Amino acid sequence: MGDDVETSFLTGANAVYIAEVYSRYLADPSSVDPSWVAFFGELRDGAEELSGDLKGPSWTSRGNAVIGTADPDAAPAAKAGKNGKAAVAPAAAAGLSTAEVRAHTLDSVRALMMIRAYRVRGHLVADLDPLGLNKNNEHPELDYHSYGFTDADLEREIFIDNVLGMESATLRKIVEVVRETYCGTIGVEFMHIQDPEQKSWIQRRIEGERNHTRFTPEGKRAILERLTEAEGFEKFLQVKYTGTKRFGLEGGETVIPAIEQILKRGSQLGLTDINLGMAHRGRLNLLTSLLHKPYQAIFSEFQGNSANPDDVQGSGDVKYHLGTSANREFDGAVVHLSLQANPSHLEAADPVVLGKVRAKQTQLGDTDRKAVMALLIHGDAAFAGQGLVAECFGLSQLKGYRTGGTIHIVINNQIGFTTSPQYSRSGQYCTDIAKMVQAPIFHVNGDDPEAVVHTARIVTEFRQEFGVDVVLDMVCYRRHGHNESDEPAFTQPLMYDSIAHRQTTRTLYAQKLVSQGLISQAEADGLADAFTARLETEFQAATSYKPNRADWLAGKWEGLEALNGEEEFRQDRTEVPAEVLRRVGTALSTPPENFDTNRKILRQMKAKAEMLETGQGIDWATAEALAFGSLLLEGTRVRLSGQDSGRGTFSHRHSVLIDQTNENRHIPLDHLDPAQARFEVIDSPLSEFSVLGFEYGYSLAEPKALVLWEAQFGDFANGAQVIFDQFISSAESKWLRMSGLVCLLPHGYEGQGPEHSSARPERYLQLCAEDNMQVVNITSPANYFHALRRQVHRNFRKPLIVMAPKSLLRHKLAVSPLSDFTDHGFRRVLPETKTLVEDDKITRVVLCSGKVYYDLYQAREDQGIDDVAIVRIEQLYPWPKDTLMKVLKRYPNADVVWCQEEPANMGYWTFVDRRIEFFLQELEHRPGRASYAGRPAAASPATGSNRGHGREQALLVEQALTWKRDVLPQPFRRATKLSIIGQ
Ligand SMILES: Cc1ncc(C[n+]2csc(CCOP(=O)(O)OP(=O)(O)O)c2C)c(N)n1
Repeated sequence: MGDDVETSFLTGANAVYIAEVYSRYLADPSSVDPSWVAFFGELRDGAEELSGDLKGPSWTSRGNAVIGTADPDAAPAAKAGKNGKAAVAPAAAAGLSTAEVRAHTLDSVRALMMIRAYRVRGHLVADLDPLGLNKNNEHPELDYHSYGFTDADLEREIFIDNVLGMESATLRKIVEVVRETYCGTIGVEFMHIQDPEQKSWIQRRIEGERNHTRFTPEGKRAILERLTEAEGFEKFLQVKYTGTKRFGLEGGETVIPAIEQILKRGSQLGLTDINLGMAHRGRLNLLTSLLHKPYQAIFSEFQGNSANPDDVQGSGDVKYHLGTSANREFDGAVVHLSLQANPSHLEAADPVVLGKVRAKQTQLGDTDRKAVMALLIHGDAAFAGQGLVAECFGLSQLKGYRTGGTIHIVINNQIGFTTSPQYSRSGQYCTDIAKMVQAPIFHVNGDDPEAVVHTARIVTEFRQEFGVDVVLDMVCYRRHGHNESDEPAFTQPLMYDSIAHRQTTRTLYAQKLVSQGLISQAEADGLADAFTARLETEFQAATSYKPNRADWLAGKWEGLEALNGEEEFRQDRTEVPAEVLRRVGTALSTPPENFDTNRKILRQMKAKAEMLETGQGIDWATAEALAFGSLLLEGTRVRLSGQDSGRGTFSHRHSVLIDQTNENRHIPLDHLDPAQARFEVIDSPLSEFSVLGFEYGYSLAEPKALVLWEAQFGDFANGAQVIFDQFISSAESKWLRMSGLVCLLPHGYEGQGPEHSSARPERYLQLCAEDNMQVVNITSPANYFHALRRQVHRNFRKPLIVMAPKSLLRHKLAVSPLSDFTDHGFRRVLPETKTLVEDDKITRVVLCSGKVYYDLYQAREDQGIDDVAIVRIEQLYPWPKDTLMKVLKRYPNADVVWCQEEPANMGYWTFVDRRIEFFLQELEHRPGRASYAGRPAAASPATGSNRGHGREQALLVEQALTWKRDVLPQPFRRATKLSIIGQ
């Protein structure tokens, strides 16, 4: 229904009649014609709320028509019926005619509609932009004329029944109050919230004090001090290191007193641990002013020194990416702050911080999630542009990932690098994405520090009250270019002209306090001078500054160590006594009592019982469950999250049983022993980036747990590539942060087409260096068991990338005897298992990794070949060079072939080729280099034709086992489809 229609209805001759019908509608919607119900429903989407406003004890009791019985002017106490049922009819007593009461009613309806319009749209005309470049046009719904009022009505007293805290007021007053509350320097978007309690909480909180805090003189002074430090620090750096990149905060300094307020108010409301994530803008300022990183340390880094002591290895990182942690005290309450180190990739740190928060909440038993919180600070362009922000909102209320609400602050400087908002988002606000979870959004003018601090207080209270996400969008500007050597006038000349003429936030605020007589100009200047003098002293001291011991193995990491020596020479014993395994097996194979277990699953349970009983034929899923179960019994928490991980994409895991009658859930591994650690298995949302980031973050805060992320299919992990590149593979080197995260990437060449055949191992292998992580492609269930257990049994942590299998889950040969679980540990290389001809008669060694082993094995059996040995490389990285050399030494007369299923430009070939060459040369082995058997280089990982796949697969196996070395294909020869198949 358009505005015109509404207005004409309300101002036309129908007005009195409508008022009457509306009153009846409010009392009981079913008492009016359905067409009116639709009309009032559409009139404003909150007719119900309006009815809440109108329905005081003064106006009506349900079922009674109001008209003629209510007195708009009488005091509420006088109007409420004693039994709370029927209102008295003071209208008659007051001598008002029915027509007059109708007119009053109509006024009230119109006024309340207008008030509601301000709640919904007042933010559109709020004074949010310090530069005044984005003038908000008046909105017709905020104009009282639209509701049938004329200027002559301005002094008319209107009954509004305690809405806005006023029983009644003149129209002029009502307009003044709603404008002050909703259109000042704070614009609030909250009417999209469906939860009535949250909505009315915000309404009460902001209408109560017309959205202002009356700060004490001390409070104002504290704000000025924070602004002075924030501005002074950037200015000092600009003078000392002119033009050096630091991504200064200038123009957005108010964020510092705002966060200080969150910490302080948060500490009063029970927060003890706040985990921050932010990009580069203003990071140095935050590090020093809020996390108290010594100024000397920052200056020393500017002088080109490392942030870590000399004996610490690694690449390090630029200063505006580094994190730190600190304890702050507020009136005796200690709050631990931790700022996550950040790569350049905007927003990538968000899910990592969330995962850390979740882990800490679990550690602390913070079940209501009011002690540990995430505080994420964003840029406006990144918030709107990076889909990861939406993914994180998506996680915010999910059972397996929720963290009790995140406070988001957007440092909205109205530009992203050189791109203006009209090019960087489609929505009105950069924060529109937050509405997907109905988060309230507070937009506030960054040049009104009191308004920002006031809002910071409200968002903190809201988060602690409701445990949901909330957004503070601080609209400000960027005084310099994207970085300090950038010229912003190339692209935004008008904006930057305006900025050049604008005094700094601190200057403006100091002037305000001076004009209020709270401080003299000399005092304000003195604050700045004193701070500069302090920085000068720190600057002098920075030349001899030496970083303390690196903080990387503190807290929960105490007792763990950096990997010492080469990984390959470690023998980690991870075996488990048979009786423990049998105990786990019993839990896995015993259906719960009074539980209607699925019949097919019952069969699988029986099969598991048999595996454990006979000690033979233990399959992949059982091996995994035995690893989890044995760890749980040892007190190690296990957390597995991924898409459909509970059941398992391939119906193999069944770690959660569902009662077939009532859908109750039962998790066998959670019922091993009362003293066991918790097993958490979570079906994740359909997201890779945020969920992997989350689990990685969890592993950062909880090194004592086995944390796993599982891709639905391995190839989907490229949707989370940033987390692999920027965190998993490089964080230890850059930021001295270890992770023992396990990533399960199921894949297999099984004729299912280009997708899901390859988990793209080449991508992970390319990232491998300096023992940064482990990449495995395992063929035996027991070896998988040991690989998982090894993750938490070592005294260091390294990420583990598992090229997990599909068909091997059910392959009759891919099974292990119990004895392989009760002895030894993980085996990086699995040598030939069969007795063949004498070693020196072996003509060929086929090296391979993963599932193709079984194809090779079967073909060799079928063809009765006895002079070709097959050696499996179970761990690709760290590359088990010495172990392989030992194995290869046995076969002095064999040539060496590398066989893989992936095309030559994918898979392992480019990684292994030169490495094999190195050790063959070291062995002075005859062929000197491995030959290649496999698919030629290709654009697509696999053919879409099942038959084509079968032919290709048979061919590569044949090549590996029987083709003479000199006729084996050149891996990078340009091939036509025919030549692939027809060679
Ligand atoms: C994922 C990603 N893409 C591109 C960039 C390059 N980049 C760095 S800062 C920036 C602009 C960010 O704008 P905004 O989020 O508004 O923050 P501001 O720099 O204005 O504080 C861009 C495009 C990046 N760092 N990360």
